Amino acid sequence: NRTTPGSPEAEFRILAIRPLTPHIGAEISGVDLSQPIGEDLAAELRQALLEWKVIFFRDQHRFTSGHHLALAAVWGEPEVNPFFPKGDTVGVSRLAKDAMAIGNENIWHSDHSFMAAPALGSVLRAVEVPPAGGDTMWADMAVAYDNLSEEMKARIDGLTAVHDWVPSWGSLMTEEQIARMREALPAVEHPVVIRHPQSGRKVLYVNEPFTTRIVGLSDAESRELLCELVLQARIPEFQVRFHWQPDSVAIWDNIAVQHYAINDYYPQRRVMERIAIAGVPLS
Ligand code: AKG
Repeated sequence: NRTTPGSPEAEFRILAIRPLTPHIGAEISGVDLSQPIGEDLAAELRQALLEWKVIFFRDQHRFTSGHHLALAAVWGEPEVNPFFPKGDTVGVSRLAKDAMAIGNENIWHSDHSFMAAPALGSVLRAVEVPPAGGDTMWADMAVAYDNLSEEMKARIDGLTAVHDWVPSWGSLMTEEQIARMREALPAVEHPVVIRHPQSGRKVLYVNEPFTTRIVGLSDAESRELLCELVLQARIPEFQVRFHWQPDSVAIWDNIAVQHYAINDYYPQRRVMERIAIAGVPLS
């Protein structure tokens, strides 16, 4: 009973769009992201991201951290991930595989769901890529929701879940460090099914590293339900996979998708730079 509803076709005058699957992911050409982004281009970029949920650009050879910040500003303010290594520019995190502290890169997740206002999106640039491998995958969590059984939809309707960074990021920290971070980042609750603020679609909003418990259920029931729900992101029909080249750029709608960085290239090196875009509370 899997359905993959198509996206509404918008008119694009500047961007050339090549869908990579029927519902998630499009490669975009016709734009040099090192040039100033005017309002017409910004509007098309926002529309493309809304329709395709993750959009890709290749060969952005002149793209600097300044352009990275300007591109993220099309959607909002940069938000620093408190657990990521800092880059040379404020707001830009540098993710080098040998410096990456935790394995959340190879767990399906949405960025910063442990915050009261999770990131709206992220902009990721490939700086150094391995000779083979190192792809990233994204899963469309609205399609993942649509394809739940009617019984499951009824069961999760109105439920909320706790999201917490401690079981994942905290596993590498001392008790004292955790206690200090805890004040700024308490555990938060979000609905299990959210409404995407722009598309209005229902989105399944639980993820493996950060969603720790479903409110109001016993521990065993909560664990069993979460185990089942997080599997939705792993279904290939809901996904797109992107092979990076140096100076490829991806932007994703972090409310609509989860992502997974494939960890298959050891001992080669892979360096990425990421800006997360600050979000608003979910409903
Ligand atoms: C993240 O930015 O949250 C990641 O998981 C990294 C994605 C990637 O390096 O492909």
